[in-house]
Amino acid sequence: MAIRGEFSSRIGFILAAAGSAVGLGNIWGFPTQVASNGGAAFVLVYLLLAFALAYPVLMAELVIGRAHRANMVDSLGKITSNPLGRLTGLCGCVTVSLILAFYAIVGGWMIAYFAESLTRPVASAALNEWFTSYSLSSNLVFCALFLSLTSYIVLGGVKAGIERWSVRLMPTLFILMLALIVYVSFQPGASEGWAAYLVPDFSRVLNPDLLIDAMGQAFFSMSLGVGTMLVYGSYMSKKEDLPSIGAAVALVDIGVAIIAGMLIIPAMYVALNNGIEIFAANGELIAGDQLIFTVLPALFDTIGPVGLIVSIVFFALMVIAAVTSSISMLEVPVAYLSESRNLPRRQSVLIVALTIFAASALIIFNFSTLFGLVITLTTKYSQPLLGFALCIFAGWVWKRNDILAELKLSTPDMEHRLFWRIWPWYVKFVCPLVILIMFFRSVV
Ligand code: LEU
Repeated sequence: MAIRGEFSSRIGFILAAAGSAVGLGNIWGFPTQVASNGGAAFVLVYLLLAFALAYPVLMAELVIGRAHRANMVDSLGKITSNPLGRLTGLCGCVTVSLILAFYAIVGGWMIAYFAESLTRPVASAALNEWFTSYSLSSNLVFCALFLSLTSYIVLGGVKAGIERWSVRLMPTLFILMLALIVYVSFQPGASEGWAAYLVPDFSRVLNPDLLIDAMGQAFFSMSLGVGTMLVYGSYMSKKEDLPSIGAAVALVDIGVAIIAGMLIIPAMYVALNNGIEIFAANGELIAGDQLIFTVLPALFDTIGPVGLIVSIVFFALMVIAAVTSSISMLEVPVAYLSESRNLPRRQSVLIVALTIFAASALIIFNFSTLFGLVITLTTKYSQPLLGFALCIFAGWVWKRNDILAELKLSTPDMEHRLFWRIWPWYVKFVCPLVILIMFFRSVV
């Protein structure tokens, strides 16, 4: 059996796991949700769910991974001899591969927009127009480029690939984002954006749809249910204090989402100030792909030569955010394949990346039917159900004493910590119940 990799430092682990968490979900998804869900009301609910629901599930994944030092399938297989354990792991591998299949298409668009901004202002075009102006083959090429970049990093292994690149890319991401925020904040119109972002519409706080959107967003954003955190946890040193490292990862993820809102919403109001339409027909702020591909490029276009630089920086930010997440997704099936078949990493990366590219190509050729369907199946159904299953394994199936023994390796006084007094009950009763209620509410 090949020797398993391990992160070499605490900061390396935190940046890699935060890199997985911080992705298009934070910079694109979160501001979009805020825009269409009553501003700060959504932010408040999101904060509550991220801390009270997503963080405990994140901890379950990290502990399961670190205790078993194995990929998702084998780790769950070690918790229970019931075939459901391994089956859940396999579902996780399939789900994450499908997420990567659509994520790589979007990552390809980001590379395309980045490359285009290097030479001229990017066209403000609705996504379907983009699809016709950039031919199918461009979609395939940019998607392949994104997957190649991801594969190149994962090929390097845990320390020399994932950790090394996360340590370089994450600080770059923070710097680019701060530079953009400073720029946008000084533009006319930004202050109205701040007000729209920070003043909550409390009448919407208890709206069930808002709660469901916030839960989905928190799960996607913290990369839960699909094994990325479990596999990264399996490469973490036994010396590290898990609850505080998990808290650091959650905080970075939540922090970046909130900061992204401070960038995107004010940028929309700067666009409004420049005569660009930012409201949809229903009076809500324009959200989703239209925001990224229509409103923002139009804004970059109206701010003259500086717009070119802003556009380059913005799309570079998107590419970096997407790549640090995609490497964590690719690692899940790659770890499973290399460990279960004893294959060299190079071979596993090649097989998995080609399979995922085939799935992406299938989506590209049937874009109007498959793109939305795959997103819904994976993020609305699979992710919450897998999150639920992981809570059941951590809370009901795995022996409490074994979990405690694992946590005590780094923190001998764990029994007396507040975390241990709350978390086991939380992951046993509260999380599964809340996830189930919200899941059924969202599908019926
Ligand atoms: N957390 C990532 C994001 O926000 C996605 C995850 C499935 C890796 O984009």
